[in-house]
Amino acid sequence: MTTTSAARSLNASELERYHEDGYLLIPDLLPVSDIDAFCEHEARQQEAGPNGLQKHQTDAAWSAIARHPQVVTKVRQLLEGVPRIVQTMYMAKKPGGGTGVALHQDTHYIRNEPNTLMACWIACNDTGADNGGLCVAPGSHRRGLLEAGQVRESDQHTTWVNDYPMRDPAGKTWTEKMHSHDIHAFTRDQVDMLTVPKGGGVFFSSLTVHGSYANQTEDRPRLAFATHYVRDDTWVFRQDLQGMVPA
Ligand SMILES: O=C(O)CCC(=O)C(=O)O
Repeated sequence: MTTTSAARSLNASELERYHEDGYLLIPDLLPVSDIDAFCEHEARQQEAGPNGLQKHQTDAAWSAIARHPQVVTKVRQLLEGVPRIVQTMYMAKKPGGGTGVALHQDTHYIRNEPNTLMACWIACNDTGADNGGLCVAPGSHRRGLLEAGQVRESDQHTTWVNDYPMRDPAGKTWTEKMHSHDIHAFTRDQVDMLTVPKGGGVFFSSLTVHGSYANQTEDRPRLAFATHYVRDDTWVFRQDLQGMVPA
């Protein structure tokens, strides 16, 4: 990995934009050579089976992206504290209709207190509206946790239901059924379809409404790597995510 150049901090206007819009796009976040190294590694892993959410704990290539100085320096600024890694995901959306994640706020899926959860989403190839790139609703983070309904367009969005074991700080445990949802307060024409080049990254807060639509291209996958972080004084309720590690 090419991590030799000094990590750049966000400047005042970038910080202001993040707080105003609930997200910040940095088109040249990571060197393309680092992304290529990750994708080549990932291509060799294809036969190893599905990826979990904790692969940064066992796979050096995943850890290198989640802990990349160009990312962590900025996450530290945005969290105003020490970040911990909650989960990592590599999302390879197939051409010819591969579905996306309906509009959501991450706090719904990953309850945490205080709510410091945020994400860094990195494009591993050129992404945009045509191949199912990331979309965000600017300013939506200022509206608090919004009501979520059923997924509206099943040809565009994946649907699922899952039971999650939970534990609170006092040790009480229970199981919560969660399902894919959709935030009906926003429609497709109210969100920004982001164009993020390979190596570009988007930082967004867990209250920022975001998601993605189906990949309409015939021949271009949509490849993205996302890491979710919390500040180190945060409790995460989902037991499968409680093995948080320093970034
Ligand atoms: O890229 C996508 O399809 C959705 C990503 C997402 O929801 C996330 O990173 O939290």
